[in-house]
Amino acid sequence: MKKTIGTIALYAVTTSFLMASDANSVKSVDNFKALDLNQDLMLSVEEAANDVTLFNIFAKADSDGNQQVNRSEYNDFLKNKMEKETE
Ligand SMILES: [Ca+2]
Ligand SMILES: [Ca+2]
Repeated sequence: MKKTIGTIALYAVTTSFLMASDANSVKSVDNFKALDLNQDLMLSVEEAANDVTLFNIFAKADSDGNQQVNRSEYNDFLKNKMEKETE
């Protein structure tokens, strides 16, 4: 019986953790939209300047070097950022 309660508690923790991760990824997408002031689905240096972290690594995030960070480059930036934070 005790073991069952423990399993349920663990399940609840795992579920809320997954839900928190989902909320974070939704927020990330919204950030891209919020930063993309002219809504061309690309972030220019000027737009990236509104996000200090992105601005600092803009050249790295811009992996094809066209001076614009598109959504997939932005996602890579977020992925790298998250990997760094969990280190
Ligand atoms: Ca833009
Ligand atoms: Ca680019």
